[in-house]
Amino acid sequence: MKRVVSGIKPSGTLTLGNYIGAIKQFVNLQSVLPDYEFYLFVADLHAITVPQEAALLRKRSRDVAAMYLAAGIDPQKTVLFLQSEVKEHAELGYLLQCSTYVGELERMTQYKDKVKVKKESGITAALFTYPVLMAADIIMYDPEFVPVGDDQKQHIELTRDIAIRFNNKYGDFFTVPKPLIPTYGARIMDLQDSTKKMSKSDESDKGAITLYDDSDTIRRKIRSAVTDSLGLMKYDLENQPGLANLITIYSVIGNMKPDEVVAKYQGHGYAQFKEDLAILVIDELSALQNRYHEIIDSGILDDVLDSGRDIAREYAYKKVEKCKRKIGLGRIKK
Ligand code: ATP
Ligand code: LTN
Repeated sequence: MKRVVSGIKPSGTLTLGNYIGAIKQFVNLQSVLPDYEFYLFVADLHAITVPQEAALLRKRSRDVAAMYLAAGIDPQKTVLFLQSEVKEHAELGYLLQCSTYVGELERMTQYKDKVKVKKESGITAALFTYPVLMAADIIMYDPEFVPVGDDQKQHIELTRDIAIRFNNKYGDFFTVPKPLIPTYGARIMDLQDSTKKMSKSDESDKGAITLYDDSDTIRRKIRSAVTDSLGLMKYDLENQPGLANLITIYSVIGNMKPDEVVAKYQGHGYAQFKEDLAILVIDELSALQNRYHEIIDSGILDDVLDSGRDIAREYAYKKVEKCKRKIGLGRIKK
């Protein structure tokens, strides 16, 4: 059976960037790839690579799972679970550390960026080895594809290198996965600063639309989004990055190509375009929020997560046992 695997950290409030770059893409794949099996998890072990408050982390993990379901993840097609409930992720992560070099991890740009920001508060060892755990999350299930946003491309490259190295040493064992990065929306930028991605762990929330924002907040954030003074309706990522970002959001949510959005608003000012974009985002997110509220307090969520955990555990246990035998761990039985 061919498989697709992905995950999201419960490290902050989910943003429109997560929704467009990862969640929406995953939901679409469920119908585009009917013959595949889907594994999707809440990457709570990844969240604790930086300090987290225990009760809040637990709440956010549940929230992320509920948002996935609200966005259209179908539990009949997708095995949905919490990463920490399948112990083998940590175990395989360790085994793969023994096939990963420090130099490779030092080259990870996400790690380098986080080190710059967190210098004073201390860098955990787990933040450094994070991409190896991510490799374990993925190759555990032998997927063909890993749908992610643009910022995860380098981690998937490393995952491929680790899988290939292991296979060369121990014989074909892991499927070497390919990243699936959306053509549009792989990197939604901050609405106040078009040089950085919209991020859920950002201190200030003015530049990020969260999936929980109400209509007024969404309208305010879109109205005040930074554009330019050219007044030209054009999709120009280099010279008009703020506007291009808004056009991208419009095109993904409105199911149009960026050029079609440009054509539709030719001759109108940015203000009209922003008002319409706000309506589009409000409609999408309020429908999502309604479904989220139905799910979060229902027993359905726990049923889905229990069954996802059991299916993932069964697969993961067998894979790790075989992996350990390959490496030479375990006893010779007399
Ligand atoms: P943080 O901002 O805390 O580093 P994150 O949102 O980048 O977190 P995850 O929650 O693990 O990290 O990301 C989940 C998925 O959302 C990944 O596939 C990631 O590539 C995608 N994603 C995150 N931010 C954006 C964005 N601004 N645009 C498009 N995709 C994004
Ligand atoms: N590292 C990712 C989240 C993540 C993930 C994964 C994504 C953890 N494990 C496996 C895809 C597949 C991030 O920070 N966005």
